[in-house]
Amino acid sequence: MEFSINSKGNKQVRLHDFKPGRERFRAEVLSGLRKAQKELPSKYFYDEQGSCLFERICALDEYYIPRTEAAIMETYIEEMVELLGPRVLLIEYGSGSCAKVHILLDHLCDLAAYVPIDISREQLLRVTKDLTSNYPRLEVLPVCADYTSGFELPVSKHPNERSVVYFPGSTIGNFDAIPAKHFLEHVAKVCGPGGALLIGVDLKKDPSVLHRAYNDSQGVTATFNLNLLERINHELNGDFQLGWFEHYAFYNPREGRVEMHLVSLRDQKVRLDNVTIPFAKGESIWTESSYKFSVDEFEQMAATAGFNVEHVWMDEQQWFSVQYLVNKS
Ligand code: AVJ
Repeated sequence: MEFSINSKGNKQVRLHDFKPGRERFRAEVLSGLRKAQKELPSKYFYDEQGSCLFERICALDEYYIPRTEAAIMETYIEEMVELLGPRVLLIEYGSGSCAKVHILLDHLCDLAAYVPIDISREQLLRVTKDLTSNYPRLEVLPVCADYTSGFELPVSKHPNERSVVYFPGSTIGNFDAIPAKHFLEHVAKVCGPGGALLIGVDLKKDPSVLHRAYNDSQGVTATFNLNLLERINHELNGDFQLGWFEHYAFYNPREGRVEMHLVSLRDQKVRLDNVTIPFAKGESIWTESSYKFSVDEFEQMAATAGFNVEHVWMDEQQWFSVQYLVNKS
């Protein structure tokens, strides 16, 4: 699917659209809520409201990831540009507000094209308009998709030396081990032999730091988590009472991940159209995992997908890493 939207100033934004529809959303929600441990896919956090709440999380002091990652990028950008080389086709997975990619767009001056991929169509259109006016010579090819399932890469006008997938923010942490491996294999295929992955990977650290990051004092993360129920109410005709669920996030050291849940505060029944889902008091919906890695753990996982870790940049506290991986095949 492909369509054009006329924005102010007459510039056409051509969007390659593979966004999962309502039926897919409904099927995934129902199958998740029918499991013994109820769960919902974290990718559905990011509707208009959810993307907005996530931007607010990123501005919190307690949520150390964005500022730590940005500092690493700023400190080592010259080295990164050197490794990426000339005429890169830059593909960003989960581009969101595109806040993170600016430093790359500013320093990779001869980019073949930039392909932002995101599940939030509205945000994608907005940022594409901004990018085309801020970088008039840059070819921007937006793709609206759930990158965990299929989409086709648009074809750029300019030849490129190599494809580089940019995947910042440690979103890789949202995948369990096997899906993470499959995802990396998919990325290896997209960027091709000799292609590369520049990825933000959150590292294992003092659990109290993690606890604060996912239980912020202003309750923005709690609102972000609960917004998923709000979205289901709106889009799938649900009747979740948001006040009857509570945000619960903790670090699970054995699994090396932060888990976010929504805990039912009472026995209750929730309806989605004609389907009834019972909840016992204290039962939870597992809404997100955020895995934290050691450098070695990540290197091993990358290797199973055919990637060689060529460089790891870290902050002084070693809280976060940006890693450059090359497809060996
Ligand atoms: C965008 C997936 C990296 O897991 O830290 C922020 C999302 N969840 N606070 C993360 C999130 C709760 C975030 N990622």
